Amino acid sequence: MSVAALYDVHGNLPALDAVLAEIPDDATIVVGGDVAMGPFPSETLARLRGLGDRVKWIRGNADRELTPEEKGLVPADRVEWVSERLSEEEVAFLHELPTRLVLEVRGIGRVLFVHASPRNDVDIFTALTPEERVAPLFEGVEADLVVVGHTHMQFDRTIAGLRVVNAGSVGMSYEEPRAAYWLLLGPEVEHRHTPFQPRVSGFAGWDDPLPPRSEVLALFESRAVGA
Ligand SMILES: [Mn+2]
Repeated sequence: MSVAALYDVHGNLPALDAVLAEIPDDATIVVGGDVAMGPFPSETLARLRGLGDRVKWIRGNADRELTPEEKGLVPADRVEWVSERLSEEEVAFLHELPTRLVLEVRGIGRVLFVHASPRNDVDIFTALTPEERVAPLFEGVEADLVVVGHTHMQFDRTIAGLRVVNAGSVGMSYEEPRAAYWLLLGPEVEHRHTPFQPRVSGFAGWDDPLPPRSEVLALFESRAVGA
């Protein structure tokens, strides 16, 4: 099979729709977590669930944090805004998603999909984080490719002999140009980005301009594993 990896959609329906229009009809779609936390949470879930078995899901921290007992990274006003717009069934659906997925991809082999790292859904590391600090997260992992997201910036690097790629973010990318970032896998590893027209919705802080990529990268490096 070939796979489109759509990470960190963050409820951005116009970005998702722009990407869906570019995905080959026969490709499996992997939703890499943090799918709903954003301006169009219910509509985004409905769009993807409407595609049926073609879509495989893993859970991100922002999906998990919609369940009241789970606390974490996402600001409380955002959790509240999104929670009010999701049904109990939708929150439960997100909470029950698996944290990892393995697929055999044509021309690539065994691909492990996780949200942040094989260890948890919150680890931060970037293209710049020294390999010796990141390698422990991948101890014991056997795969031909590992796909992560969570930091909303793409990369392609080798860690402890494993090829590890960050899919970037469909809905809330820090990359320039501003666009929806995703991966198409099989037979190559293609880092893709797709332009889209943003839409406002009232989601807290969403309409503020995003900080420049260099600023976000420096912030994430200061919070990266082992820093
Ligand atoms: Mn995340």
